[in-house]
Amino acid sequence: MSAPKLYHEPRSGPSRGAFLAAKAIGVPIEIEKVDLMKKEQPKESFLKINPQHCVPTLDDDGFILWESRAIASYLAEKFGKDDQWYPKDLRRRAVVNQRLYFDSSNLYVKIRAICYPILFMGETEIKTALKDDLNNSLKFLDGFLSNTKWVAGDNPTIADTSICASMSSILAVGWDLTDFPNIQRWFKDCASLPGFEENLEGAKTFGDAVKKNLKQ
Ligand SMILES: N[C@@H](CCC(=O)N[C@@H](CS)C(=O)NCC(=O)O)C(=O)O
Repeated sequence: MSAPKLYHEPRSGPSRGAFLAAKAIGVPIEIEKVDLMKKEQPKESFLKINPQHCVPTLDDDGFILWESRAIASYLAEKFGKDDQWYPKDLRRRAVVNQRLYFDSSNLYVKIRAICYPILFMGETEIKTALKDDLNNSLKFLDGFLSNTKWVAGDNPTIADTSICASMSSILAVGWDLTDFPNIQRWFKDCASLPGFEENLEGAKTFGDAVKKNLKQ
């Protein structure tokens, strides 16, 4: 059986989330880069695999899956040596899921709302309402981290790999975390996650592209 293949764009937060999860779980993955800036995703060969043409996309021996957090939980279930990254205990898993959904439906959405118009729609400033909106989400994240070392408990899980990827993107844009000391402490701890440096490299390329379009 061949290693699962991850269609990956290092600039994309969701893609880096799946990448970090694979690294943490210890799955040997084959990476196939999809360059979104070169608009490689609408290519027919990729559309055949994922008609929604988004990264990350996983191909595990012909089983195709997209949505970064679904990929992370699939990899953890199938390849995890133990249940550290995605606990089997009902309530611990429920908290991990809650944090994953928080990232997917709240934190990441707000980061995207800020960055997308600057990258692709000619915006040159971050609107105050969007800034406040993201800081409001960061207040919640800081609150989660006031009780525990990691976002869903005392051990790192796939909620950390997912949120770490989202946070890396906005930190690369230069976001101010002065009001969020728990996030600062947690993000330093994230340096111990396997693949963290590669994640930072991709985030930096993303952040530089956003900053280039921002009015100085
Ligand atoms: N909720 C999805 C978001 C995926 C997503 O929006 N990917 C973007 C890059 S950040 C993408 O592939 N965009 C290109 C396209 O949709 O054609 C996930 O977590 O995987």
